[in-house]
Amino acid sequence: MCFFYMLLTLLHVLLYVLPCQSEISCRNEDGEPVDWFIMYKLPKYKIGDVGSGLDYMYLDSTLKDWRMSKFLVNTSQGALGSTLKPLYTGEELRSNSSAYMFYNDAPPLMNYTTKYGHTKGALHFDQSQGFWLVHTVPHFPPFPERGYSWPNTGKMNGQTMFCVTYKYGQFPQIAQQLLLYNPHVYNCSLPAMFQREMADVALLCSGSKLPWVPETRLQKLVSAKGETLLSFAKSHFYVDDIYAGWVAQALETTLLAETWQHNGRTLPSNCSLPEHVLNINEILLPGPVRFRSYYDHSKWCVSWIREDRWVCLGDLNRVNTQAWKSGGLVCSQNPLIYQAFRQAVAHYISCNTICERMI
Ligand SMILES: *[C@@H]1O[C@H](CO)[C@@H](O)[C@H](O)[C@H]1NC(C)=O
Ligand SMILES: *[C@@H]1O[C@H](CO)[C@@H](O)[C@H](O)[C@H]1NC(C)=O
Ligand SMILES: *[C@@H]1O[C@H](CO)[C@@H](O)[C@H](O)[C@H]1NC(C)=O
Ligand SMILES: *[C@@H]1O[C@H](CO)[C@@H](O)[C@H](O)[C@H]1NC(C)=O
Ligand SMILES: *[C@H]1O[C@@H](CO)[C@H](O)[C@@H](O)[C@@H]1NC(C)=O
Repeated sequence: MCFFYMLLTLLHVLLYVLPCQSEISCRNEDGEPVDWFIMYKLPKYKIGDVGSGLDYMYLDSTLKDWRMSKFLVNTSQGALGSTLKPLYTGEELRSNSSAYMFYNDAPPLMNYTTKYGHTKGALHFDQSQGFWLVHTVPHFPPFPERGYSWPNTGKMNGQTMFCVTYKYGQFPQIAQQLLLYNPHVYNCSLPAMFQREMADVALLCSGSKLPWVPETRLQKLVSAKGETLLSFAKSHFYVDDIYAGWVAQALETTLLAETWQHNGRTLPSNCSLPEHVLNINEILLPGPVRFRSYYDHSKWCVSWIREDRWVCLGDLNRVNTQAWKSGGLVCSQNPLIYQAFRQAVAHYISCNTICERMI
């Protein structure tokens, strides 16, 4: 009898406690599971201040606004490091019950190639749940064997990261979006048990030629805690600026866009179509921390009208060479995310460039 109860207790521990502790999820600054988080890695050159290039602002559903992190982004202690940590422990790597995929057009230890989509991110999931991290950092994350680190090239400019936790059932949808992205998958593990249900991930991991894909694909996703997201994916067959040509018109809202516009060939603010896209050129975060878009490699946009509440984060810049590039945006109407990004718009350029508008 006693043995029987011990066995039951043990089963209970194995079934409920262990999976919970090791659940695959986006993680907050304390390493605890969260439904989503957003990080804004600050550029080295701010207005009136030169920083380390490693400090960042953090946002999740438990906060009211951006919070300056007490960690630097190069340590594995912050939200990003905690989220990716299981991938840097040998144990998880040898596990055959979870799958992961790293993709980046500028992978670590390799040169940038133009063959693939202009897209960067990571997936990690088991048959219960996992996360999709979308980010803008070249040469990140490192190969699992090499441990967590931050690339030197990722210090100078601002960068954004958007992590969302999803139930297993959402990953086939995410993978379909990624087929349009045509990502450069540089490291991947898809154990046998996933091969059938995650056939598109298998295809992406194999590096073989991808099937025919449409120009664009819009997919509703639902986070593990029920947050609705819209995923916009464009393949290289869709030759246009994703922001003005598609997303603003699809969301039926004028967008303020913050993208890397460092060198020539940048697209100006655009008021040709029913919904406009206006370029942001200065960012203001709590602190206050101010910086110019010139030093910001982030890619995000926010609806101009406050009632519409759209925020999208993703892969593509408003430069004419990226009309031919595949990639996408993940959009949310969460009021907290909207508030955080809308307030961050310090200055944008209206279509009549003679009068730049202050907000
Ligand atoms: C992170 O960067 C800071 C500043 O350059 C450095 O002092 C620290 O040792 C780095 N930490 C890690 C874990 O690399
Ligand atoms: C997973 O690994 C365990 C132990 O390493 C092994 O017994 C099991 O057969 C493996 N399962 C699959 C589906 O490969
Ligand atoms: C990357 O490109 C540089 C310059 O073209 C070249 O010297 C280097 O060997 C390349 N590295 C790799 C890993 O291919
Ligand atoms: C505005 O954007 C649309 C869609 O990308 C494009 O067709 C149009 O030429 C742009 N207008 C100007 C003035 O650049
Ligand atoms: C990353 O993926 C794992 C699992 O597929 C391989 O075992 C590693 O060899 C691979 N690492 C590199 C550097 O390619």
